[in-house]
Amino acid sequence: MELTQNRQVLSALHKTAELTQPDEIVWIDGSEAQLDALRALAVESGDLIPLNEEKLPGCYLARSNPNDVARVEDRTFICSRTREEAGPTNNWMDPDEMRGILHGILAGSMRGRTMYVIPYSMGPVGSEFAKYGIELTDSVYVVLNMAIMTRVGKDVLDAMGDSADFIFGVHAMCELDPEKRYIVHFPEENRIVSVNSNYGGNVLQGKKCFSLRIASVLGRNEGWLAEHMLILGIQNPQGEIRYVTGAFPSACGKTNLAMLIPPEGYRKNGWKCWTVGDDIAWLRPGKDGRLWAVNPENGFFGVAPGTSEKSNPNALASTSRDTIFTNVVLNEDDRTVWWEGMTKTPPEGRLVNWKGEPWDGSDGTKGAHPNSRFTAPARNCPCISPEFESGTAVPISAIIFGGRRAKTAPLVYQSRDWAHGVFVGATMASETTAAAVGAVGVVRRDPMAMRPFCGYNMADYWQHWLDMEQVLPNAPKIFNVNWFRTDEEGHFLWPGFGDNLRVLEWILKRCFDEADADVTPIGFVPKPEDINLDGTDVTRDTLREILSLDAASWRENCAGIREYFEQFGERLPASLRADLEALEAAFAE
Ligand code: GTP
Ligand code: SPV
Ligand code: MN
Repeated sequence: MELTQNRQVLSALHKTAELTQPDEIVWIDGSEAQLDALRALAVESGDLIPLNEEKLPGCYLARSNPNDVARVEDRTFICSRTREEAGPTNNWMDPDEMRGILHGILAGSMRGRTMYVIPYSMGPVGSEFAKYGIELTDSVYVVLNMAIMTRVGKDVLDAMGDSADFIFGVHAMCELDPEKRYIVHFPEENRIVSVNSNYGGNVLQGKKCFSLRIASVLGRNEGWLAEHMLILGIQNPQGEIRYVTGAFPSACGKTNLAMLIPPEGYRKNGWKCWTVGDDIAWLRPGKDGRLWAVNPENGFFGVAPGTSEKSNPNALASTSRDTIFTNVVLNEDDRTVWWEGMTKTPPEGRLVNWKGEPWDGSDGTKGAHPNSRFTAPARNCPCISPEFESGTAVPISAIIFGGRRAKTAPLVYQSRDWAHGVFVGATMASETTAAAVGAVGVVRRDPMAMRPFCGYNMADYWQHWLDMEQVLPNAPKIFNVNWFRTDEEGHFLWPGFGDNLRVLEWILKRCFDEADADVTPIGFVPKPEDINLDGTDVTRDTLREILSLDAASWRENCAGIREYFEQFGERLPASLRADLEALEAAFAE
């Protein structure tokens, strides 16, 4: 039975059904009973493996096709009307040409299968900032993951009513053929199509496809920002909660910072952190001229490897029930899961690696895929912020950009002002990770951590950021951090994780005029005595080293930025060009 009378929804649905020819159409109503039945179906088909009901209640393991383990950036397209609109950092194809290709792939693709209709909401249903989507999919795995990551069900359709204001998406698994894999966005039509994949950000369309690529275009048109950012509330001993957002590229520490546990000394003094979001922030100017943030998601699609009781106990607690694990190690003896970095060595027992093969770690291979993930409900997180569930926006004091840089970027610095902060974000670079298919550890430019997620011309996106200053008389201060500076042997010089609060403390002090700084060509750098090192084994000399600027590597950085900026031609905002020239002059030999 159709769960809505919305004519746009029904017509899009019927057209897709005619093309893909599913045997059956099932509407996702959001009830536990229906989700339970789908879990049982997935267990029966072997798509999900039920885990230990006592140790991991409601949890399942999924294994993806080994050719389908991460986002595929080279097969992700922004099909705006013109190539210029998509810009030089996006793949583009003429929308009609792409429609033709997809039509061919989708035709008959759901024969013998069921098409699920997922009505979903980004943000609490009916809340001020919520936006709605429909994803049609032939994957039960996608339904069950979307039911964790977003709010799904009939109440979304009720809230939509007759409105045509929704994002429409189609996902078909097809043969999981990597040659025919396409993740396509039609920003002018609010439409998404994913084919031949069944993995993460490729197919859970509420996440990167809608909430970043499409929403970034909506944000430009409507005067707000859709960003690849965590949102964190930091409560000081006086009981005040100040909020920051952080944009780090994929697998560079957002989830970890979002769930930060203060170091012991801080905890004793009454510091506490609250998670509002770990991956996506929608940012809007408020009447008070401040920037306000909401997290449109409802769960965490987090990187498993490296998550441990020591590094991120809140993430681990979030996965203690009602979680889907993808591509991790299964312990067949007690039906629990494991991944590299959970404990020093794999557990005892009959272990099976992410490909489903017997594994004991002795051959040097990894048991879990480096981009293995958990899909966990946000409500499980012990430090979830009350503002998360209410969907109330939180006011942002600081925006923090950051990346993985073995050298060059110091532990932390502050931009001179908003426009210079946009330059700092626009010139971010980071070593690539396993979150996307391709080489790992190569330094690439990743502006605002949005290189794979900006749905329009990156130069116009920077201009939009610059324009936001006009409506933000009380704009957040903008910072850059780098937790990943290494010594000659490649060891991290900064302990990271909970100890990052020491840096956040300085950042917040700067926002409230409570700390001094050194003026440098790249911006304001902390005086080494102003970062609290009590309770760490970091020496003042090490800190001095990771705050230092090496002129030669900054000259090299400037050359890289200049080359990167070239591709935007006349569209590059003048202030970014001027900031680059000033930086070059400051480091000139
Ligand atoms: P996406 O979900 O892909 O967007 O990733 P993310 O930005 O949320 O990254 P996440 O927090 O999952 O961290 C990815 C990896 O970075 C993990 O292996 C962490 O252990 C590691 N990491 C996170 N924070 C730190 C830190 O402060 N220092 C160091 N050295 N490693 C860190
Ligand atoms: C990322 O790659 O930034 C992720 C994982 O958060 S995915 O959902 O696959 O995009
Ligand atoms: Mn991400």
